[in-house]
Amino acid sequence: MTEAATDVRVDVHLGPGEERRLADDVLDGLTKPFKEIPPKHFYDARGSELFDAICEQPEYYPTRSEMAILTQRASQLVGDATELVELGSGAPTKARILLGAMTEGASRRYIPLDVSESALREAAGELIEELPDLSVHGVVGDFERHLDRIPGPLNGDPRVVALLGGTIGNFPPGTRRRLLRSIARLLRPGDRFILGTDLVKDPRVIEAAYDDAAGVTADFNLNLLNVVNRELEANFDVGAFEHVAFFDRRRQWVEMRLRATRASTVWIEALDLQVEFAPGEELRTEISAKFTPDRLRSDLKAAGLDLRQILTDPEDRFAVSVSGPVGSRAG
Ligand code: AVJ
Repeated sequence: MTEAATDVRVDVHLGPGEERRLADDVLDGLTKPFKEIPPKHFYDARGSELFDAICEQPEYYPTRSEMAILTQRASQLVGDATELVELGSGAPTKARILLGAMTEGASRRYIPLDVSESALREAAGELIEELPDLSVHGVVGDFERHLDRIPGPLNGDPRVVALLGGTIGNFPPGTRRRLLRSIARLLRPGDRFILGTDLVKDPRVIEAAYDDAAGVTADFNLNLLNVVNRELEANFDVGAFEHVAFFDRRRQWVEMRLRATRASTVWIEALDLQVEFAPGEELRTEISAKFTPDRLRSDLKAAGLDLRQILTDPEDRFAVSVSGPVGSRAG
């Protein structure tokens, strides 16, 4: 489905309700010996609100650290590109900074890809008001499935493809490699990929960021059970689970889990499925990988990407890296 307007075009590749494949993931994840539900299902309206609130917590540094890098180094990050492809775009905060650093009058173009059509249209509307030369070609889709739907460049100018916020850390290593490889295939010589990654640091700093004192992250984690209750007609007793977050030093990722505080039986009507939780049993809801510069370089290299710069915030907590297709040093 395609729709043309003056400066905004949006292609929709997700049907209503099939936005996220919750039913499949819950059936898969809750019938395994070690239960898990992938983190993409956190983000219903309430979950998105809670995530925004997490970003305001004093312990949750990644958003602030990344924003510091983007604001201070925007022109270095965009180089001479005139188009920005943003994967998992959400709110236009970061796009505004990056597009704003591109040369004015160069007919800038923004190509956001997001699962939420409403968020995408809202972002597009705000940005074309602010940047009169901007055109937007949005893609409503899932970047694990719809990268091939991203429109090609309009002219020979270089493009920036961005995956920010540390989102890459949510994917387990195999999926992460596949995703980076398909991103690499989007790049032509002269294009660049900018990737936001949280860095390995004192585990206490990381664990505090995922277990803030105000309990916002705990609410965000527990809200996943409300999502399953509502969408799949399940009867999780949210009060029978508690939030757990810990840094796995060997695998260099933080894990969030929901721990059953007592035995419970959950009925999931939409799946015709009964699930038992033993007291103390844990359900994994998120991994969020933290990187060292070496790890970053080798992960990118394995995907056919050549790391060119690592920009960090003054406290070295977060990195925004610039890489390009192997064998092309242009841009
Ligand atoms: C949006 C995926 C980058 O992993 O830090 C925040 C999500 N989870 N607090 C992250 C999250 C718990 C966040 N990402």
